[in-house]
Amino acid sequence: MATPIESRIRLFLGDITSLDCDAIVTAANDALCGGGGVDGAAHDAAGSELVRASMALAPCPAGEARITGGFNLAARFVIHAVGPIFRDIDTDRETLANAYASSLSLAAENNAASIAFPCISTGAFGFPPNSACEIAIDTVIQWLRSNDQPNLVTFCCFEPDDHGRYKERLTELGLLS
Ligand code: AR6
Repeated sequence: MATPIESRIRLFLGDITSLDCDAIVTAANDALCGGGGVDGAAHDAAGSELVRASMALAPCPAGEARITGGFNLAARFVIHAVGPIFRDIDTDRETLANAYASSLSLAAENNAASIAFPCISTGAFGFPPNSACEIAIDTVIQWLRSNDQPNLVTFCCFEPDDHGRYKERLTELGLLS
């Protein structure tokens, strides 16, 4: 029997680079050249080889993702997902969902059994956090319903407010006890 979805979702508050999962996702820009926020943390922790590897795969338009090794990170892979720079919820909703779905698809193709996501686009790119949380959770649930891999998805929140938001929504959906 398939593992129930609630056993395949985790919520974590803290630094994504500390997580020991097969793949961590970073919220990148289309040049994949590193930057601030979670991308800065991922590049700092992985070491300078990461920027060489990621830039070789650029450009990466919003809504897409690219995969590299994890270098000095505990994670085997870094998935560089590019979310939308927020302008308008109607058009940017789909682009944000695509950034999550592309990341999940790359994880599956590379046999990554576990993946951790930051709250893509909600920092420098200005996506409203409540809508971003809904889109992230809905997209992941949809993926998990129809795919066995990755088997485990961690939502990694860096801000306590985001953690509270995810906790509330996941609890409402019966996916967190
Ligand atoms: N671990 C997990 N989440 C983190 C960490 C961390 N160490 N640090 C920050 N966050 P942002 P964006 C959260 O700005 O909005 C970069 O310069 C943060 O609290 O990192 O997609 C890129 O190169 C927020 O919830 O990404 C791009 O140019 C979330 O990560 C641009 O920023 C996303 O914030 C991408 O902007």
